[in-house]
Amino acid sequence: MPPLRRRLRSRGFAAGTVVAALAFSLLSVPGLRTQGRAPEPQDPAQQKRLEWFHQAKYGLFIHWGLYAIPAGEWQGRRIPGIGEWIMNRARIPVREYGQLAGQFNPVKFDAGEWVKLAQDAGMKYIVITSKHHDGFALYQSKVSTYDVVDATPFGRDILKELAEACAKAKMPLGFYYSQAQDWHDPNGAGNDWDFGPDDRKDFDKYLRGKAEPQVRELLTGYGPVALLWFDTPRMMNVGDRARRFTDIVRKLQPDTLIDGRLGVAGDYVTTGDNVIPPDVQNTAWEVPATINHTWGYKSYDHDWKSPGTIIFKLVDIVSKGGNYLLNVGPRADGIIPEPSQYVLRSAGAWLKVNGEAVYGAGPTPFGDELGEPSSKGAKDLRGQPLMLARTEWRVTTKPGKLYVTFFAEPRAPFELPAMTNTVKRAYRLADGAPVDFKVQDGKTVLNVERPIYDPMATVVVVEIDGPAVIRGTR
Ligand code: FHN
Repeated sequence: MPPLRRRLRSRGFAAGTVVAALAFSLLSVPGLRTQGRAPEPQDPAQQKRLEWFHQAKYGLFIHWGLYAIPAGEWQGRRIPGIGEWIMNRARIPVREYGQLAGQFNPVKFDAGEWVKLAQDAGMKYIVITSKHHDGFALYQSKVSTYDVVDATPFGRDILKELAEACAKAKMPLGFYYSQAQDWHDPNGAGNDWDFGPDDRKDFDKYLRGKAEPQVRELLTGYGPVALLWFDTPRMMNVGDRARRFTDIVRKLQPDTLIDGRLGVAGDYVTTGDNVIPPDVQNTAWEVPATINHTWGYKSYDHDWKSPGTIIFKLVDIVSKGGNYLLNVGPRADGIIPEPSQYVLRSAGAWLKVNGEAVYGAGPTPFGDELGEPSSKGAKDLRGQPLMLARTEWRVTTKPGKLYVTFFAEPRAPFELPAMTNTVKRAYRLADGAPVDFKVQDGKTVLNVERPIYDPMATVVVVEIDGPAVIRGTR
């Protein structure tokens, strides 16, 4: 390993993009800390809980609520920022925003269709907003009538229908729950335009009277909950506030995973939104990410990521040991925007053929392919070496196998980084066609066909002796 790279590694911070490096390093900024707090060393029960998560690798995030009705516009004005924050950004009074409930009637909602989309996309779990910061619940709650059954003409319990469809398809289902911010509750965090500053509120009254009972409802009324996805842990670091939620979860459903944004360590680390770390991380982690630039639906955000970009990000994340939780924002009529469906299904078609390189796969044993520090010694905004990402290829692993995924035609001949293992066989994953290879100066050289087989991403499987790569020259 080059000396600079080794130095960076020893700081737990190696090659990658400057943006990713900077953004991931924000996780250590006070205030954002809890977003990425590493769990304690894993106990056996936690390891067991995480087994399905490590297999799954790719999940569907769904942000849906009343904000899908204004879809980014209020009183004829486009409101900047992410769609589900419109109440906050436009300072909409609770009384006015609450009237949206009377218009919420997503007659085209079909839980089975959503689950089918996730399956076609090759996604292995679903996480949906049960209550976002606006305080509105997508299920029937007994502790508040501000929910889809009690306050809308639709009157159907969306989570119940989704839970049933997921159970039928054996699709793990998790619930996002905004534990701290609740702009509808006078004592919830975040709404200072109706209720004044947070430090004058009786926050524990809100936690005990709404958030904790609602989390209990989620864990008792909807079958097995794969994970609880808490978010924005404002004011959660006081006393036992966060711990009270952990206790509820562990008591009611000990197998439910807790994400990294509760306010105490969960079962895995949640990175910042859309932040992919620059290198392999030695803990369970997940990137929540948008397919365009918003989580909740915005009628005028059409900047969808391409299927190729999604596949690159997925393989990049898996090669660093993480999971990809990719979001869609359904419209107010219940339909997931067609362009997102197209992107997800196209990426899913690739996964159908190449999924073996992704599901249950481990991280790269190399790291050379991820990037390198600027040769000019440039520094980023935090004074760290500027990292330049490489995007030509990635490696994922299973015992005895390397999956080398090419996103661009590789240099010919293509050299794998040095390892002492013997290569037994190399072939294309998509069709099993053999790939010629030879060993030259202790390095395996692959002769990858030109033009490249699948220009989106071509996987070559390299079978080695022994379960894992041993770096070094023969
Ligand atoms: O404020 C939320 C935002 O609306 C969205 O839910 C994302 C998803 O990760 N989380 C928060 C911002 O980080």
